[in-house]
This record gives sequence, C-alpha cells and structure tokens, in this order.
Amino acid sequence: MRRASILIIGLIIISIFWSSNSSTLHLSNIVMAGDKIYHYDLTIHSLTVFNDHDTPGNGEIFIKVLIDNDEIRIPKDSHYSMSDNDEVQVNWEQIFSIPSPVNILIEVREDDDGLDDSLGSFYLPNYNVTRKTFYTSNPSDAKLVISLLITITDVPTTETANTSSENTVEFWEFMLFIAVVSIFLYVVYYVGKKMME
Ligand SMILES: [Ca+2]
Ligand SMILES: [Ca+2]
Repeated sequence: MRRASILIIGLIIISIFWSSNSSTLHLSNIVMAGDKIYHYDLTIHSLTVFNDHDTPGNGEIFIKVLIDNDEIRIPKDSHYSMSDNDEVQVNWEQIFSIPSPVNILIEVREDDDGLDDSLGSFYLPNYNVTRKTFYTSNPSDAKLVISLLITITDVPTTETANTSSENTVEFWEFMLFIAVVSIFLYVVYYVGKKMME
C-alpha cells in the first residue's frame, strides 16, 4: 500500500496548495471588509459668463473639471462661444464610485492661441448640494449651477466570502473523490495481482 499512500498524500498536498493559493487570489482582488465605497453624482447644470475675456468677439469658453488627476474638458474637444452675460445650459453629468473621497476642482477657461486664460476656479464642497450657484475665484467673470450627490456604502463582503469558500469546498470534495477512486483502483489492482500469483 506504500505507493497508494504516497499518491494520496501527494494529492492532499496539491489540494492544500491549490485551495490556499486560490483563496489568496480571491482576497487580493476584492476590497477588504469594513471598507467604504464613495458614490459621486456630479451635475453641472449651467454656466454664466460675465466677462468673456476676448476682445473683440465672443470668448471660446470651456469648463475644466479635475477629479484627482483626471482632467475632463466640457465640451469635449470644443468650446462654448460666449459673450459677456451669456448663459449656456451645460447639462453635464458624471457618475463614479471610488474607495476614498476626492477633491473636485472646477475651472472656467477661455481658449486663446498659445495662451488661454482663466475665469477663475473653485473646489466643490464634500457634501451634497442641489442646484447651488458657485461663483469662481474671479466672481466678476463666471458662475455655475451645480448639483453634487455623495452616498457612502459598505463594501459587500458576504457574497465574495461565500463564493471563495464554496469554491474551496468544491475542490476539496473533488480531491477526496480522486483519493477514494485511487484507493479503490489500487485495491482492485493489488487483490487481482495476489490472485494471479
Ligand atoms: Ca482671452
Ligand atoms: Ca479667445
């Protein structure tokens, strides 16, 4: 029975290695228990320009949104042609979820060849606002109407934990089945060999 014992021990070692390895992979791919997820729903409703920073003619106005290091231009690859005291309906919405709160910087700019200039900027507060008017740091240049909805949820851990333990159990059951079949086949082989002698 020595060969069968070696085979079974080998299978058990392989299954232990496999199951511990697979559970490690599971854990590294999920957010840990107790963590939070921050859901942001940011809407820029409208933009009003008091000084278009362009003489003569309209300013080529765009909004720059900086979410951490991600820069977004509105309108994308374009601009609003705006004169003094013009208002545009922007109706731009961005929804995203991240594991920690972020700073959101809003800036209004005017495109000029080589050197475009700023109509001021400001950071959004880290709380909910609905259709609130924000003047830029140059309040005589521009204002925007913005809504921000932040919701915080717990990381759902029960589902991922169940999935990984189920996978492990299924693999153990499979390896046990292989071990039992191996013993059975070896016994058949051993008894058959003895009978032949
Ligand atoms: Ca200008
Ligand atoms: Ca210009």
